[in-house]
Amino acid sequence: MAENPVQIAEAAPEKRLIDYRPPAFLVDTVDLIFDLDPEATSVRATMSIRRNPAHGDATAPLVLDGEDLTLNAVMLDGAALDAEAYGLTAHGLTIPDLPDEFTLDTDVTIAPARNTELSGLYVSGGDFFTQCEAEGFRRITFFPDRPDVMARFSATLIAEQKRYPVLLSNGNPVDRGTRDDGRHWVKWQDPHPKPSYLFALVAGDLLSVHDEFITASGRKVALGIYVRRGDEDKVAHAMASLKRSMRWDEEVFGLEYDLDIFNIAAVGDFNMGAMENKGLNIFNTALVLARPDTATDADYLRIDRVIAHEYFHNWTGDRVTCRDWFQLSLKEGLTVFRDQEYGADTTDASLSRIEEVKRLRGFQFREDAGPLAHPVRPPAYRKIDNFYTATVYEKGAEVVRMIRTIIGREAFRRGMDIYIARNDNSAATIEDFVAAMHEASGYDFARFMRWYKQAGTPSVHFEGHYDSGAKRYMLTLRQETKATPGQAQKEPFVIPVAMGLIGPNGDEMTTTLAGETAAREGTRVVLLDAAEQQFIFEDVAAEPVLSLFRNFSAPIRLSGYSRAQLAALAAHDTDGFNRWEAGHEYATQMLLEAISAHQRGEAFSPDRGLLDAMASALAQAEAAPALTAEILTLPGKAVLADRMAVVDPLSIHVVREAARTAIGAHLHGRFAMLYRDLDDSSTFGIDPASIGRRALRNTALAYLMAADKKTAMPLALAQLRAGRTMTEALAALAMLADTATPERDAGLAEFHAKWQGEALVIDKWFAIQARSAAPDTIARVESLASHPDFDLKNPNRYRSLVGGFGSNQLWVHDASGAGYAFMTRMIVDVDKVNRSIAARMIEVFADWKRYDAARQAKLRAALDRILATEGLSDNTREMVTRSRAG
Ligand code: B3K
Ligand code: ZN
Repeated sequence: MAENPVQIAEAAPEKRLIDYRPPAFLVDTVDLIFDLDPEATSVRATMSIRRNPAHGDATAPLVLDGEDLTLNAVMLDGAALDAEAYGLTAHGLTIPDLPDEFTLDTDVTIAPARNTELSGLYVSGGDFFTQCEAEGFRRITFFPDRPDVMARFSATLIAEQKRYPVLLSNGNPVDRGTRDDGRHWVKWQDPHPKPSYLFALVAGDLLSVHDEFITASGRKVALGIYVRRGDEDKVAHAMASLKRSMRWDEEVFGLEYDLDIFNIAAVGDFNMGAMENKGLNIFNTALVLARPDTATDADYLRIDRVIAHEYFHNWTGDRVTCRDWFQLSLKEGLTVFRDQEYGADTTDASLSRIEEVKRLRGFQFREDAGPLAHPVRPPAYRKIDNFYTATVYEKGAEVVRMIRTIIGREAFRRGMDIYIARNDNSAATIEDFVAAMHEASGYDFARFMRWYKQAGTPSVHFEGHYDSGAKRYMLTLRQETKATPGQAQKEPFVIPVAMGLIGPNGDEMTTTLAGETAAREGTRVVLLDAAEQQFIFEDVAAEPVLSLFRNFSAPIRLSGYSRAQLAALAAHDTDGFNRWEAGHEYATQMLLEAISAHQRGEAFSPDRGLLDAMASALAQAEAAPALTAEILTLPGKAVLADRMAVVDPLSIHVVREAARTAIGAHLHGRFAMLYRDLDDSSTFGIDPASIGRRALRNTALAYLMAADKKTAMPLALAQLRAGRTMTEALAALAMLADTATPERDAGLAEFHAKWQGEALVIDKWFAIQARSAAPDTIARVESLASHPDFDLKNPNRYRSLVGGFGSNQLWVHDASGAGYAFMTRMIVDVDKVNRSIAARMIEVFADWKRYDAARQAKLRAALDRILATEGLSDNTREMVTRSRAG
């Protein structure tokens, strides 16, 4: 027995970008025949294969990936191979001594019903679904499962007709038939070459809703959304989003859909949000199904974005795919950027941007500041599943946005055209993308590439000096990026600063920047590309307030503003995002000071400026309800934690609550009036104004609750019981759930009874309790883990309870350590069933260095306990190992 099982346990080998080599063989076509059965599905594959001259070694063996497959037969050009002719391991099949061109047939058996990983072919609710990105196809059949092998696929699905009337795959159905044993079959053919990760099949008893879309060039596309019986009244929103996305991509990027059919299938057991399989997107039910009484406004907006995102992948991901998984951000960063642009064009642009930046700061900045930090293009990984991160997605999108900001909209659009034309039907790299942008603009991206290679969030500090005699303003910008794992020294980033100067009366000033030929007004972009730089503005009539990083023009942390400057920007900035940003930063600074005071034992006293800002925000409630609700919402606990040297969860909670109580009390009459006036029983609308009114009314109720629970509790209970929309019901339930009261118990019980059988609503019921601030939260969460509705195998349910609790800063970090113990147990348990879900949860422990010594010790002990678990998956092992290294 080994002394230290942690050290000797087998780990997945590290893969490195610099080791990339073109594949030894290419697959031109693959014809698959699935004989579907939950316990034993037979998969027969016929592949036409040829040597790839680009590989360089003309004697290399063929290596096919394969995992959890039972091999029945292999045939080379029609002749069976005996076992000596190939090597079979737990990871695949190796065949030496092959000709330059040949046909290979394989026959394997898999057990979809026992596939709890939900990667490959699996069963959910009795129906069959697939998930192949990143490396799931190898769990279906032997194949070179890497994205630079692009083949033309056909798939024949055979299944019992009564139980599985619907049989779907990529492309178009080209043939079908029935057999006399009660089974039927459909053959699908995808005309476009694609990597194996984009293969999909769906077989089951599903209902479908259909519509059609006429493309810009006049082709008719049949649209279908497939759901389980009973859900067909919840797909109208997704269908409308799909059509809007298709039109938008034509209008904005000139990209038209390229098949006659576009299908979406919804599945209740799914590891992530959705998947862009060519012509057959598969979606988590949570990101398709919406009815006003079952889905919140936030769900509606999220569904719209994700439908758009997956649809946009048709060009950025499917037609042009990634050469290897190191290039993941090539498709993900770009497609997130595209869905952000869609959101800005089709909803409120400032509000969309605010949400995106909150998300970036909440997840990506935190990732970039801790042991899991990695560049947008990671140079190495063990399990690629662990790199579907906020850095690859959200920071990747910010990098694309900076490229557009630097070269301008027109050049960017030309660059997109060049990128697609040049890489169509092939597997590209980030260099290919940047080369297209260079060609379109002439801009030299050599130093800009640091954004793809260096991890860490740059801090930018500014100082301004006004010379009233010379009418000159001198701006100094400095940047600095802290070391991240494996990168001690950082080179300066190329940072586009979109900026304006605001005059004393709140107007945008007209100025001349040294080097410019004429004075100009409004936003200009300057580039900070050294550690320190100065910018001199002439003809500056009076001392300005600088509005920097408009619309969040770079993913950086900015410092240098005084409170007075922030207050001026919050009131006058012409950039909607920056107006919110200034108020948010003001509130953040004020709360951080109050937290320090609280830690010194001082009582909380509200900041006059903050109360005034809240009061003046309320004055524009009618004109801009959504933005008002956003401004009235104090910075979240994660934002505050991110700014503290040592995170103190209890002080954060106490001070934030005290501030909410103070604001609620100060503006009580206004909130009460708003709550009454916004009572809107007119028809449900998902337009920004209706969403804004519901958001603002909920905000008002939250402040009424904060100010005086006794009088507001009945309002919350009534709002919950009325249950007009899920947005209203859930907001009320969340407020009740934060209290340990009989009203809470009644509300939770009624809600559960009402929504039994609506899985997505029951998920919300779990999540609300997991995120609660109520004092008995840990005990309740522990007992929810043995509630009959809890299901470790269902990712949505698991994430609602365990993920929800993991983000409950107050209780997961409770000084007792009970929160850590709960998370540890739940991670170890789920790792045996679904390793990619388990690995994600490690993020909760990754920030251990940010806490006090006592919590640090407990967090490290929890990581050690997980690592010592026998049979721990490679996925979770990689995350724990990186987290521990610090
Ligand atoms: N490409 C998928 C994510 C796959 C995750 C695999 N672990 C969805 C998306 O980003 O659009
Ligand atoms: Zn994506």
